[in-house]
Amino acid sequence: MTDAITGKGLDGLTSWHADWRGRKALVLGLGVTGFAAADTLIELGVSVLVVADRAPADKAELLDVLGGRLVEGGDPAAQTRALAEFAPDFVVVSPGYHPDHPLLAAAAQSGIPIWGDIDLAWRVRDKTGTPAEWVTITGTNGKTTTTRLVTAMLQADGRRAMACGNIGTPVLDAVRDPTGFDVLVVELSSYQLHWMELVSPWASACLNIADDHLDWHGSAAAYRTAKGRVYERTKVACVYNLDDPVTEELVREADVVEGARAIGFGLGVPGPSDLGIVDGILCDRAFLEERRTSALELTTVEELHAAGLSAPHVVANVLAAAALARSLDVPPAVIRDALRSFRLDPHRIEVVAEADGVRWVDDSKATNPHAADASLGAFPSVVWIVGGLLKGVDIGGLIERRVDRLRAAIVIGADRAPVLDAFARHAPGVPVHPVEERKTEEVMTVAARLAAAAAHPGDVVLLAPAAASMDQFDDYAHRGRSFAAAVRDLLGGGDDDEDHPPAG
Ligand code: UMA
Repeated sequence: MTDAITGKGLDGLTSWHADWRGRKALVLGLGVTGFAAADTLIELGVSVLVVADRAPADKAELLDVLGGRLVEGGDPAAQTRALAEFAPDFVVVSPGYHPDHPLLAAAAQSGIPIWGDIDLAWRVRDKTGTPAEWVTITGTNGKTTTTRLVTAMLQADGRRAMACGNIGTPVLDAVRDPTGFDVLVVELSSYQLHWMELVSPWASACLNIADDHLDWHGSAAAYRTAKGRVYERTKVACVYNLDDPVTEELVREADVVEGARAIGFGLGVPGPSDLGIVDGILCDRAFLEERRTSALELTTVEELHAAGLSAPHVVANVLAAAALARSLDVPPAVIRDALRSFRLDPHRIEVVAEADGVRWVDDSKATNPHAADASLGAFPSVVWIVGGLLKGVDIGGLIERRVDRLRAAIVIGADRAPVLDAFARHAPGVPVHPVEERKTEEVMTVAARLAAAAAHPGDVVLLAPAAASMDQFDDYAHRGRSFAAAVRDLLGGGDDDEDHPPAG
């Protein structure tokens, strides 16, 4: 570990009860993470300066009340000057910051340690007594669903478990919650993993790896390296995807605690130490004494279907979650019960309407080609609404792979050129309709109209854009809501609060 990460003289700061007073910290960003970091550090007696390009007014006001200082504005020279004048003992960086940010470069050059919020939370995890065990989850897709599944399974077993991290609640808030927890189920993005050096989880999982966030990481190799950090220092179980050999490689390369096991999950028949499926029954062959000769039944694909969880990529998430829960001794019957009452979040292959033999499905959460691939794979004939911010990822391979399922494509996004280009190269026979409208309120209205004209009975109109949404919408949820509203308008009304089950 480098001094730039650990920091000279900061080694003792590995407990809430260490003496943090008199230290100086610069917090970069004042979003959800930056605020939680500043609030934590101020409570510990650290003198805090927050630097942010933009700071939400409510958070800036609260920071002031708490006694933190703020330098707001996007001028890199002014930010670097603030760093030099404040001369902090360490920097805590919000995950959205690019590692090449001038302030981070200046901090590294001056030998000032840079910590992510996840490591800071690990340092102070003993605030409320015996620290919770951590289960850490990453992957290009399925992180949030798997995190929610593990949390539900643990809670069904009576454990005090909380989902936190990239899912929305900063881990720093979870470790400071006076309730105290037995287990924290931590969703980690590649941005958070990039900075992670300390966490030693009970169990960890990388669900899958495909190109995403290449603009942030710079290369597919750097993205893969960041993801692999999820397994480092794991104590009991490293859960990997049998259908994604890269995840197994990452386990092999990781430096884990002696005795930690590699546990595979996949949709095929499981070997010993795996979870998988035999004749429609989800089985655990990892967490039982007689694993060479027998298996534990967890649930069936039929039961998952009844809960809207039977799309293949969701079944894979269920198996991964079950592996993590089994590593903490949650009994199979409890896992089965938890799954019966579990429902997917909105905008994840959610059926929003069905009319004239056409199903309209919102999978706005498919923000990269890998997720859209899983989504397209769940339906045989699709009018595909695609496009948005591609984040440096090429969509051509996906189009080529799924061309046989495409009735037509409706291309949205501020910059449609790369998507149209990819269709011209890889699927010249598929009718492609660009949505020229740029106004947010109109994009989905036009897209839905074009999709309705292209769809035949038996088709699915699928919003699975393979891209981020921020060029035209606030976020993927806004994009999904706009789609559902446009579909309802087009099909002639319906209840805005209508509750449709997920597809699959
Ligand atoms: N800021 C700047 N300049 C920058 C970047 C950020 O000034 O170049 C400042 C602004 O003050 C802004 C703040 O930083 O208000 C935002 O910080 P941030 O982008 O790190 O976001 P947070 O609000 O701290 O939320 C982060 C995660 N966001 C990102 O990683 C981009 C949230 O994940 C996470 O839920 C939260 O921490 C709690 O852990 C969101 C996300 O989109 C959902 N994640 C990506 C994904 O899932 O694909 C990685």
